[in-house]
Amino acid sequence: MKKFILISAVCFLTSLCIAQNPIIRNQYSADPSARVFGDSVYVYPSHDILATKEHGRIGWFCMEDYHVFSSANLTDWNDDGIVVSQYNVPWADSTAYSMWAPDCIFKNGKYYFYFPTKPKDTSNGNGFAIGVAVSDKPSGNFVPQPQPIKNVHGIDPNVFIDRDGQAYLYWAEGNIYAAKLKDNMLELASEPVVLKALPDKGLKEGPYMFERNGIYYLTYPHVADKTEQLEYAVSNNPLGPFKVTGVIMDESPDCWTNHHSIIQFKNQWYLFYHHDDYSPDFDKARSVRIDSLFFNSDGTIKKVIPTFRGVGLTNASKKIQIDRYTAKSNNGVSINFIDTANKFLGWKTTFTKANAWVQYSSIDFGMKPLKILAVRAFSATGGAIQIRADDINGTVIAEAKIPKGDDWKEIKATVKKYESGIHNLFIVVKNNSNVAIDWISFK
Ligand code: FUB
Repeated sequence: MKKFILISAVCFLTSLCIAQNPIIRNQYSADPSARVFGDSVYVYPSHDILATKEHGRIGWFCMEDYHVFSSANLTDWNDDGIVVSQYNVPWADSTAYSMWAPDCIFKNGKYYFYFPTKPKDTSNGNGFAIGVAVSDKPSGNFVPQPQPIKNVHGIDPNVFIDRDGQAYLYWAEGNIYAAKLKDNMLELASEPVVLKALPDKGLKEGPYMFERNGIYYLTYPHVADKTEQLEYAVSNNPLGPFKVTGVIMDESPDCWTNHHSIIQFKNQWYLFYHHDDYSPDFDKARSVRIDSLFFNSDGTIKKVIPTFRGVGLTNASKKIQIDRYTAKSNNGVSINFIDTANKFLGWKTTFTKANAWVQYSSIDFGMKPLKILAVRAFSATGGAIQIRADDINGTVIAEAKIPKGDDWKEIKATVKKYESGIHNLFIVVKNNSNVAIDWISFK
């Protein structure tokens, strides 16, 4: 219990979650379950940590607790701290480090947090059970139930509440299973059924159900080829029969798993998913991302192409991390970690050729003139950058000389032409030089 309190305090002190992908920047995070509660979005992800000889299994998933993150604008995220840990669940094996993909839902004035982990009692074999913790508020305190849900064995719980108020629990164990939940949200109200007509070859897991215009979308990661892609099947009933309909996101060669949730927030649909941004060499230390999702007029889902830029507006007076670019020139730009020994410090953009550029979209310059451009940069050769508005040949709004040096410097320059409102910026290097940029900002 001591350990639980200590971790919680440290995490409250380091709420470092900002815009762009990945959205969670103070820890590894995976399997995001996003929910709209009131005016904010809450994300309940898995929390990957690195196993050591003393805890977990080296080379495998290792998770001991869950944090919740919240945002009112999808740009500024707050780490609201730990909601449940393997040390405070009465029935859980507190040495298992197996707190895999969770979900959370609101019903009858309470928030219900569903999570899989290994139970102390192994009389049903060595598999996973699914438990529930209940809270009055979306960020806790969540109180775990004394026992896991009866008759449920598996991982990746997902809860869907239909328009008539009936709640359904979905989960995975080779197949995807579903059952009705009782009104208390803690017990099954029907026998589990296997959802049929889904692909029978290749692992399926991570079910996530939502409804739009009377269509029930059962979405799930599936290994159709080498790694998991996000697919969906549709029905006119939450329990099927389903018709396999399409792919939401293609597989990635770098990260074997993907796991997602889909929400509508302020009239836009979003896909929350994960990748291995902070750990490109070990894909069990993952990071949560968001991209916008769109439907065709017949209700089918348009494929989502993963981006670094993510969603939401970036305030011009904040640090604009141009390495999370929207687009870039084919030559003369590369993105690398600032410090490979501490990847959570993020990335830098290195320009090596005259006229190489990156584009960064949706920056909000507001209505009050901004006069100074600040750039954190490092150049062994010395160089110069231009910031152009809305087009690669657009208005030059600022220009900065980057002095030759052997360390990072914060450079200031005068804004030549302030443009109010929302703009896409092009950051262009002027000469053949070597210029690394951490961020730019306007004051
Ligand atoms: O995070 C552990 C497991 O990896 C999840 O439960 C699966 O969905 C996969 O993302």
